[in-house]
Amino acid sequence: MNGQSLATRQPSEARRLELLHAIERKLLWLSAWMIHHANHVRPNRDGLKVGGHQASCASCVSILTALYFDALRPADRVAVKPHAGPVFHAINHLLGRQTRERLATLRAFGGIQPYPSRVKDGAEVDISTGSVGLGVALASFGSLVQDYVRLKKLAPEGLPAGRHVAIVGDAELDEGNIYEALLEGWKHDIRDVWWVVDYNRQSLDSVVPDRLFGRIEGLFRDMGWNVVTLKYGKRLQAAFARPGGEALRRWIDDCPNSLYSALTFQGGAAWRRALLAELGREAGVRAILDPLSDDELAALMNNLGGHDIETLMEAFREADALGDQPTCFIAYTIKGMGLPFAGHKDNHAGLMTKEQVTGFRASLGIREGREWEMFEGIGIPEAEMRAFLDSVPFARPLTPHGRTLSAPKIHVPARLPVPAAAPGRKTSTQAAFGEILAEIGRGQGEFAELAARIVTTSPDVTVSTNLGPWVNRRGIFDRHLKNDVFRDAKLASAQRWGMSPEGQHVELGIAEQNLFLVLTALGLADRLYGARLLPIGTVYDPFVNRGLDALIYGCYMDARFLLVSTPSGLTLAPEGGQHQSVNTPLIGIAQDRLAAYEPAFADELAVLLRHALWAMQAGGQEEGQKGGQEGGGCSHWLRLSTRGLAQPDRTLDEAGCIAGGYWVTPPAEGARIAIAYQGPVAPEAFAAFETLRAEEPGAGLLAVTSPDRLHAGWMASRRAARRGPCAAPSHIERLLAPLAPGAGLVTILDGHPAALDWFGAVRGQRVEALGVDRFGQGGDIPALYEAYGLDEAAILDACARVLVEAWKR
Ligand SMILES: Cc1ncc(C[n+]2csc(CCOP(=O)(O)OP(=O)(O)O)c2C)c(N)n1
Ligand SMILES: [Mg+2]
Repeated sequence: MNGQSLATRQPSEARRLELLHAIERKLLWLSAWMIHHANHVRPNRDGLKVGGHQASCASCVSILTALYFDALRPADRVAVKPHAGPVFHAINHLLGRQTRERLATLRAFGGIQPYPSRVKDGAEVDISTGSVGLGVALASFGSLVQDYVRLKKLAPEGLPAGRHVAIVGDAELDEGNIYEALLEGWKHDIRDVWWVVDYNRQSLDSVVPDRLFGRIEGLFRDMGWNVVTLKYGKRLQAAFARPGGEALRRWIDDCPNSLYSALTFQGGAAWRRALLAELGREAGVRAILDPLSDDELAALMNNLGGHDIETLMEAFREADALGDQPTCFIAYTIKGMGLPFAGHKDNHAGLMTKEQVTGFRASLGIREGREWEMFEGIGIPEAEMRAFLDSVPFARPLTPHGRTLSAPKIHVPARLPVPAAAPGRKTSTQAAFGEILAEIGRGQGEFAELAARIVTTSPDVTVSTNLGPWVNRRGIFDRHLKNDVFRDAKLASAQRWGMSPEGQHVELGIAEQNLFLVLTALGLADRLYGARLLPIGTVYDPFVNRGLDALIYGCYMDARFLLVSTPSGLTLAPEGGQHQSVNTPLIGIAQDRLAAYEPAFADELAVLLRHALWAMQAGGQEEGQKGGQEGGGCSHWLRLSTRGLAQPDRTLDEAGCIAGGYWVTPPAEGARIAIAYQGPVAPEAFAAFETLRAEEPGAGLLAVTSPDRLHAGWMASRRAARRGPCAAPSHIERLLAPLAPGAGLVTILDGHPAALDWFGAVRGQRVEALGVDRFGQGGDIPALYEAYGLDEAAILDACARVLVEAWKR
């Protein structure tokens, strides 16, 4: 002892490796045991396989050890491939950030999720993963957002910049969104990203084709990435350096992935047979192979770069020395490494048998009954290991409050600046959106702070969704200053698009998944980078579908953003069926943590836009509520239109508008009929209503601004009623209450009729639901509304039908 205390003394490099190997073995055990425990030890009530991915975990244990216990720093943000979730939680356990008790709850109700989840697993998860490819891309866009925040000096003082690291399953690279992100990342000169590919050459079903990675490697290089291939570990490299070693290397290089996997599974004797059959006569090869036992030979052949901590650490340190250069590591691994099914092509969801787990446990020196114990069987004195774990750089707290940061809310003035419309001038919700945002963009008075925190983004539809005037005022974000060539040359253009770090619009290429991933990263800026942004993304409504999984992913992460989708429905008329959205109102109803609205008039839009900017910042909801209920915050979605409508001169029922609907003309008590309309079909509903009223003077006209909010409120009140008496009626129940029990409702929207036809279930009233349930086509609005039954005549027909029914009752 040299007098230094254990806690401050740095272990020698050799001892450090021993400690890391002990951690690696512990993580392999704990991840396998967590899954085994969930499947075979915990009581199973329904007979369903619980599942888990022991082989996927084993594949990346060494990579994660080298990252978390050596390379990572506290400010780094990590996306761990979904199926390595148990390793991630075991790591947190070793770092004192996860309890032993919780490790035993993997896949149980209320317990650790199968795949790392920010919302459900808590603060240690930086980036959720599950839908393969998305977490990887988010790592890149997180880097973009970190730059955005730091270049504008919005980040808390003293908070260091982090690197974004994704641990990527090799099959994730089949997902197209990866390449979309790679291209977009190149355009934005994204820095400080590492993607570490766990290249086990296996996906779920099979062994991935040889040669593919040569192509993929080239793609990364073309995008300006540094590519580091970690094929062989130190022991194999040493063998290659001996006489005959070159022949051995060549053989391995030429070995098809599937044969390598099969030999790995079969073990040492099979390796020897195969190697001797082909290389037995090569000088020197026998001298390498013969002294090794079967087990030693298998260990040598399995010594791939991705399983060699030393190789991994070296590679990470070298890349670190390159600074912020984006780097892709292709780490060769074996799926199931160290477990009985290592290399078997069917091992993805394979689980060790009880006997195999018992044997594995014994081989690690772990006694029965001590399976969860951190220091059991590690072969290192506990105090030394504790001291080492305490010294891990990543274990230093990022802030006194942990890894999840926060940022104060941005004041949203009570009213947004709505440009005065000339009397009688028609306007659309899309045009009004562009005008309001441009007004905010002036950044005057109480709008200065709001204007500074809004950040817009759009996948090549900035101009056609009316963001142009805002962008002219606030500029385009770029890490580098780039002039607007047209402006410099004094060429006339409506768009003045200078690019600079001050810019507040992130212009994207046409890839809607990127839009939602960028919105997600922007919408987490408060929690990841300590600066609150108010992201607004615009896209054509039908193409929400193109990015839908990324939108769902963003909501699952509880990222907070405003989606503005426009134009929508048949109402965009001449553009035809592929541009005319039908299903989006249903998505709005079904998507949790996303409050979806469709205003018809500019005054509604102004109220809803203001509400969205405020509610995006509100705290989380209670567990069990749908996103955005009862004061809880969530992301928002406005579905807009290009149809110009004459604007009503009125005092708007703002609360009703936000709650999802209000009576334009309230029904008389006991009325037999009402018309409920949503969005730009308002004029048809108004016209039909005037005709109807001549016969049914008590009829009501209901403006629906959000079937989603109405439905969510109704569901919440049903849940409350199940819990006990005195549940307050929901907004839709209160709205429909004045109508006679047997009254008829005619609902109409430019979207799927099922978005509103559930109104009939609220109080048992009969509904005639008008809407679109087939592909649209080119045409003008009168032709399309007639053909698809959205015109005045169709509404009146529907009224007649429900009235006949109402008479019968
Ligand atoms: C978008 C999506 N499609 C399909 C799946 C189902 N799935 C889960 S893992 C997997 C294959 C994963 O292979 P790889 O990424 O190579 O992971 P590893 O071999 O490390 O387990 C598939 C198809 C998924 N999770 N997400
Ligand atoms: Mg794989």
